[in-house]
Amino acid sequence: MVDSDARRSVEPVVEPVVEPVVGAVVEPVVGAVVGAVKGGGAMVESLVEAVAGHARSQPERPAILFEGATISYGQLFADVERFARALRLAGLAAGDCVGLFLENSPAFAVAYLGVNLAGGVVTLINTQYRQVELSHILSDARVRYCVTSPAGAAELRMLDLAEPPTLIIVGQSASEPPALAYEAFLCTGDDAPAVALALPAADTPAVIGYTSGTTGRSKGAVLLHRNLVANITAVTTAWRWTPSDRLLLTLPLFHAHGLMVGLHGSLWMGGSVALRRRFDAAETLADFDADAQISLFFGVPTMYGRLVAEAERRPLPAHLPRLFVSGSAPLSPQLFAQFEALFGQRILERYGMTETGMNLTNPHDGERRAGTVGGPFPGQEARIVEAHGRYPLPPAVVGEIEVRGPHVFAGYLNRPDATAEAMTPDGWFKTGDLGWVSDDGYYTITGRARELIISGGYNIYPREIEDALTEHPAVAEVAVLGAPDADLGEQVVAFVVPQPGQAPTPEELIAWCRQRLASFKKPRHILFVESLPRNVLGKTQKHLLSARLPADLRG
Ligand code: MLC
Ligand code: AMP
Repeated sequence: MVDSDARRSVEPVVEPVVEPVVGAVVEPVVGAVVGAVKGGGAMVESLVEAVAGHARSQPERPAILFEGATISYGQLFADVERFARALRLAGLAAGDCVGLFLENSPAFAVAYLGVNLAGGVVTLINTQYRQVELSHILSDARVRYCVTSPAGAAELRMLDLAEPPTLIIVGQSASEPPALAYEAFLCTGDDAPAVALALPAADTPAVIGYTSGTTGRSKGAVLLHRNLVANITAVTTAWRWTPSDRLLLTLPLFHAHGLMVGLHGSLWMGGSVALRRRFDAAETLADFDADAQISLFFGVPTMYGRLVAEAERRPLPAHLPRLFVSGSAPLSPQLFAQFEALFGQRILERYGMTETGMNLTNPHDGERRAGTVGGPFPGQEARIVEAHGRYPLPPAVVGEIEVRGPHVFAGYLNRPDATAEAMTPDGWFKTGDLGWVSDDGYYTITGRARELIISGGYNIYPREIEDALTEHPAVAEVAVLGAPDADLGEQVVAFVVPQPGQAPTPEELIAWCRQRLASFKKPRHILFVESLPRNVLGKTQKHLLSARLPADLRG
């Protein structure tokens, strides 16, 4: 059962249950590095190791609650081992990539941890992604297996790939070879007790998260186990996360917010997660009412806006979580105040990104200041630099935010050029976000150095949509920009110059985008123009286009 050659076998797991060593009170300043210790004072090196520890010391403890079922740590880790063995039996080698193109479900958690236990690397894929995004990610990461739903399998089968991944399909009792049905696949793990498993080493890659790229092709950010452990240790310490906390998790697991904060924090601490397929404001309030153990809620600002609108229509739930956290997009001071007035709680806003996990946070115990994202998590650093000269700036001056610490990723997959461009020689990561810091250490994000639209917490690079629309035969030129949106924060608007003699309709151009790209990237409005304003170098002057937006799209 145990690989004798393995550096670290699965058997001698964490004992007793992982308890983080909580350091000094977390204020928005750099604090002490804290971590989870196991017997003998050694550190836990991966999330799967922490889960193994909880499974061993408290097997009955609830880990995931989903659609009426409660999955204990013991059950969860047993399935993780089955999945890992099945993967190894199927030929997965250390370092191979396994895609997760899957909605929220316990199978996501099993596959995620199972891939790592098998020595593989998880590649996260948003379930809204379509031909362009899927083809790029699957070939860039050379994904060998992809865990998906029947609908996802249908989408993946339409791709023209040189090396298509083997599909492992969740929610289907039988599958057409070479695809595998998830349940049957798990059972092959039962038949393979001799397959040796080893806990992953801290310095090996755990996850690749694709982040939109300025060139239109997204980049795979490679996170090592030690990056993830460092970050979740900092997060759980800063937010006073305890094993008795229960998180209501309605965010998708295929992005950093839901996965690397929500699922990681819960499973790291040995707490529980009430997992939902998707967010719905009315259901969320009903969930607070129904389950008094829910103590944490994390969301993007769009979710908080919808919770406020829903709460204005109905009585407040009898129970509320002890902590509401917002991130992934700016939370307006107005929404912060509206939420506090209705719910009597000040949302804790934090700032993160795929490459780094969480960077800055308002304090748990001190002042949660509206419109700011607080200061660095313990063990991490942040600074503001002048965007061109890259020298540090004093408080109150706007520049680019840089961060440094053990949470910063290992680099972009296959893109040494992009990695070198993003990092300074002394280890600072250039976030591409603009902001300033107050005298007392609170950071405010004021904008972005790169052209990026954030809609409902999803990142959209205009270039991706411009590239897709330019391929349409009736389109001569296109410029895409973000316009304010009350619900989503920002929405996608495209200015299109038709080919001479052509008159495409907005509907056909939107359908064209939807076929190629994730539906959330489709333009909400298409405005036809005769030409695009350009500077002497031929670059589109988007600020002039912004000024030409109709009044109802200017916010
Ligand atoms: C859905 N749609 C969106 C959208 N979400 N359009 C623009 N922006 C969005 N964010 C579109 C769909 O394509 C669909 O279009 C229609 O809306 C209905 O889809 P839905 O799934 O029913 O949408 P809804 O439930 O309303 O989703 C809204 C949402 C969701 C806010 C709940 O977008 C969401 O879960 N956002 C969270 C994103 C997230 O996790 N970000 C973290 C990234 S990590 P059609 O035409 O098909 O009907 C990160 C780091 C960090 O940023 O710091 O956290
Ligand atoms: P992603 O690349 O999907 O991980 O998204 C990361 C980006 O989300 C950051 O670079 C920021 O632009 C944005 N972001 C995350 N949290 C916040 C926040 N609290 N306020 C403003 N922007 C945020």
